Amino acid sequence: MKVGVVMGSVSDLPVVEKGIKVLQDFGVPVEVRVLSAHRCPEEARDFAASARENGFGVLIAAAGMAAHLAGALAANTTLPVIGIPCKSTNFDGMDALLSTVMMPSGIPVATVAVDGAKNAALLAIEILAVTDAGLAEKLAAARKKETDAVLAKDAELRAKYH
Ligand code: RP5
Repeated sequence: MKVGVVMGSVSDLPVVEKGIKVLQDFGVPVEVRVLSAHRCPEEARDFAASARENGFGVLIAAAGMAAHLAGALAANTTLPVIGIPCKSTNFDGMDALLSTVMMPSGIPVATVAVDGAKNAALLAIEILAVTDAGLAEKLAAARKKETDAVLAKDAELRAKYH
């Protein structure tokens, strides 16, 4: 199944492309779109409403400021939607964080950290891996790599300071 990666503005791309890279590294098919909840609400609605029949399994929505994109997509699909609040100049991302995370009851958005595109991608992969054993194996291998990297640093510092 595909992951839809939607951003509210092309200005969000420097953040979002870190997540796109993770999805590509795992071999997950990705479709990338720029669709604003404010500037093209009808196209954003249509995208979400047809996402399931178009082969998507998860949607990722990145937006900054009064970040309504993830909620607007979630309002029009029952696919899981992951929100990435993007940092902007005025409030350091707190505006987007609260807009994305504080969804009213009944329409969930799984919100990652401000600018947390890598975790959004990993969470999307974890959702797909529930029914995809090959992806689950790749996730386990990636976790082991992270563990090994930390333990290698630990060994290096212990050798240096003890
Ligand atoms: C949001 O407004 C976008 O997601 C972006 O983070 C922010 C600013 O958009 P631009 O004015 O840079 O297009 O809708």
